[in-house]
Amino acid sequence: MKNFNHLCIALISTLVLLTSCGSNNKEVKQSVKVKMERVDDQTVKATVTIQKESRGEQTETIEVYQGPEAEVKEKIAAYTQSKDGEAIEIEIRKKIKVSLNAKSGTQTTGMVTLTEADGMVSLEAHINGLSEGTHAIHLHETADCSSEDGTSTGGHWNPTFENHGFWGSTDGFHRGDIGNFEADASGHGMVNFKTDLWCLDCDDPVKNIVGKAIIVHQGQDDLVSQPSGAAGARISCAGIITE
Ligand SMILES: [Cu+2]
Ligand SMILES: [Zn+2]
Repeated sequence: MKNFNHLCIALISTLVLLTSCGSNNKEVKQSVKVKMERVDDQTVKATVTIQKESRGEQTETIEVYQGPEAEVKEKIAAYTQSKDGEAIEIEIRKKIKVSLNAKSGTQTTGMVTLTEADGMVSLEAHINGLSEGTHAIHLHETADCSSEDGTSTGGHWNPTFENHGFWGSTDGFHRGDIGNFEADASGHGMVNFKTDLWCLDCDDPVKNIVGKAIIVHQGQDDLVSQPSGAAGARISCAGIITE
């Protein structure tokens, strides 16, 4: 088995040599895919997947680099430059996890995971301690959950200065108008939401949701009342911060 591994390594080295010196070599096809994920504020993890096809045989090599962002990016850059002329796909993936804390005298808590990949941000929330029925969830202006009633987060996040409404409405909607979700008899509710109108930590103030707050309401958003859908008390709050 050990000998076999050695053989494999020798074979892969040969293939690399073939691709890097023979640009006209049609017998070896290679694709390099880089996935970058944020571990914390300073650290990123890059997974490099190299797929090679040679005479109908496929091999896949996976390399993982983890460390300071600049260092990892440098390694990836050096790597990708050494393989010029090949299709290289780089995907930057960002993830932020935040806790929802109970407000307004309730026991409503939860976890929210925000992930950015392929130009889309997805929000997945698991919320407990709710009354059964429909509840509103929004992004509010400021990641400040310090007040007991959640009002320290300000109004709905509305970077495009539109009216409150249902997500995607042609009459306008706030970029924080996620909408409503249902809680079951045990007080548990889930939200799965995905959009290309948000980003995590990018330079566009109309898209960047870092620095905003997630608010869960006692009541239902009627999707028409201005400026916030008459959704009642703010019962749970999370600031979207990268640490
Ligand atoms: Cu709200
Ligand atoms: Zn709104």
